[in-house]
Amino acid sequence: MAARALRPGDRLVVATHNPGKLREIDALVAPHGLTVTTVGALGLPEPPETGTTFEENATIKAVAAATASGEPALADDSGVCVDAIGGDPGVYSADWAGPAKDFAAAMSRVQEELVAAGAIAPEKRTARFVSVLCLAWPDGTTEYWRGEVAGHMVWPPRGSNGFGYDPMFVPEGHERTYGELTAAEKHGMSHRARAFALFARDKLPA
Ligand code: ITT
Repeated sequence: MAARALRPGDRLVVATHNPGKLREIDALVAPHGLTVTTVGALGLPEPPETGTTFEENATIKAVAAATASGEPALADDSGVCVDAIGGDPGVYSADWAGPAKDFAAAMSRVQEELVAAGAIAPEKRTARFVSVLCLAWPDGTTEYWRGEVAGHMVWPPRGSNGFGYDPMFVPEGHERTYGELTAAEKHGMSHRARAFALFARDKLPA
């Protein structure tokens, strides 16, 4: 397709209502000189995430924001897929925290299900974090980038940096959880940073 690029000064609507994600996306976008606004600042509602894949849910969020605002919009749909429990919580990672967004409870549920599956040793607790970014244009055109990081789930949770399931996930090649890494360390290697690097390569030419 005729690829449109984003240029310094262009406005990009970041289509997330999750403050943890927004902090990370802001930090990733900042060096590229785009003007960023958010669906929250524009007063746009959270569309129901009725898809069954990261791509479908990212599309729902990005297209809703781009068509309502008339500006390009970037959405992230993400989650942690834990092998021993059939890839759960996966696209339902946010749902497992319930309306109260209780990620301590969500992590406990992951742990309970891992124990029920007999997954105690680290090698049985493999998982991967996935981020799919969707850039939608006001005419409904969409483009996608995916980043993944493999690792394993620990118990008890460790660290208070980051958000969501970060305190339970140790990325491959590391000893600390995402929750124990600094923001800069996580930005250097996370699933979201990997997806963003591909987005930046294609859409934010130097
Ligand atoms: P938006 O849809 O408004 O962006 P959300 O929290 O509902 O916010 P998702 O539907 O993509 O976002 O759900 C992803 C969930 O997966 C998110 O709520 C986190 O709990 C978890 N998650 C995603 N990326 C994560 C990360 O980098 N660290 C920890 N948890 C993460």
